[in-house]
Amino acid sequence: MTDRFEISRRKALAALGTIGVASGGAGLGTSAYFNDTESFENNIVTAGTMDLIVDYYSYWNQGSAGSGFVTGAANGDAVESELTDVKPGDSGLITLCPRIETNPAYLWLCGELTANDENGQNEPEVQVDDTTGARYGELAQNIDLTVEYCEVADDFGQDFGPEDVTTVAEAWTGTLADFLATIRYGVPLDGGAAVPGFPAPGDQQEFVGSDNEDGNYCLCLDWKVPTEVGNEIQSDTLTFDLQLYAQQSRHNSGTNNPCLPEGTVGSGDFSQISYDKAFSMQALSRAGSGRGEIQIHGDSGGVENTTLWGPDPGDTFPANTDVGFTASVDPSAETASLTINGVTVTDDDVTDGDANAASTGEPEWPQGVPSQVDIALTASSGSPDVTTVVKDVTLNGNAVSPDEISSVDDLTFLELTNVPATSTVTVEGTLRFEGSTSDFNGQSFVGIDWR
Ligand SMILES: [Ca+2]
Ligand SMILES: [Ca+2]
Ligand SMILES: [Ca+2]
Repeated sequence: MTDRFEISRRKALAALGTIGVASGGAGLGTSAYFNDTESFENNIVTAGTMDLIVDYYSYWNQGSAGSGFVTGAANGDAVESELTDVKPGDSGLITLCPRIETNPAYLWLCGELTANDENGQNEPEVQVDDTTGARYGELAQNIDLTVEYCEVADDFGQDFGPEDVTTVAEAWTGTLADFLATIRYGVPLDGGAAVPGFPAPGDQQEFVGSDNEDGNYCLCLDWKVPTEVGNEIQSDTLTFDLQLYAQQSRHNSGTNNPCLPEGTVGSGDFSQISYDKAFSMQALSRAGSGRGEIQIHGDSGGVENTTLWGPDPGDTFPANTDVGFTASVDPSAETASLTINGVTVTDDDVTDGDANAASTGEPEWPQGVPSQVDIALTASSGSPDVTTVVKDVTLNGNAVSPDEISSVDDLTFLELTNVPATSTVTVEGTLRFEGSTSDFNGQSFVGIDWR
């Protein structure tokens, strides 16, 4: 305990955020028009304009180490900021004030915890923190955050500080890690500052454009590292991104989420996530038993079910049929499960390096589930006569873009990275093996690899 506040020689480092601003100038309705090449010649349509500018004000207070502030306007280029030597008791305020040139718009907030790392451990940290390395830092979970709609005084003078801000309504409170998980796939902001929480898509009020002299509320992120936090955060590093999106509100129901999860598609070889995986899940069209199988880990005899479609060899996956699947990881229970056709297989412990007491050769997560995980979906076909399809992919209920991959006599994968894992992560979709069941084999499968 005597080490707790001797931080002058044991510096904590935090890089606080990249604030990106994307102005969805075209909006949804307009972009559809721009893409339309039907010919009704010589009709002249001039598109209106919409440009999002975000004024930002960031203040921090590090006690005897001093305080500071930075202000500016984000308009196009990402704004980066870094705050170092963060210690228990430090606090600050990040204020984002949207201005929308001309037309009113719906505003969406999205963000991503891109790193939450250990950054090495000194002697006092080792005594209280037994997890090390990338994604096993403790800082994001130990910064308390209150998100408010707020107003900034017009004439805050030479210095910006909390005294220049008036709270209109509190919207959200929790840890920075939970906040970034909440907004990872987008939340609408409410132009009317209705609270609590973030509105359901479609329930939000628009933010007014510059033609309206009323102006808009700002968003205040009031952060503090509690003094009770101890040595587990020493030298831990985090980075995160925030983005505000504006969409024209005209001809828009407000339900169009611009922050949905995006995957990266590749083919011809397994994803790097698959090579680096902690463990894998598979649905095999026909495995060594001659039956369709689902399993967690690749070794037979571990966590698997070979009677998914019936007790007999030849009970393969049905051909040319969409079959739903649900794959999930529960970080608090430290379990993983895969459900297909009403059958669930579960690895009871994703930290022990084996499959419910059977050897697997897969490392799992010996330090527990990290703060973010990566997922690779693979559609594999081992025959020119079989097409393996994965489609309608969702991540925690959010449609993934793109939401379909397929493969013939090859591999295609869909990578999803930096998925928050502070609560259960669920991937759902349908899989389909097209062709004749006589061509099905263990090389025609769907894989779900976790890292
Ligand atoms: Ca740790
Ligand atoms: Ca730590
Ligand atoms: Ca296990």
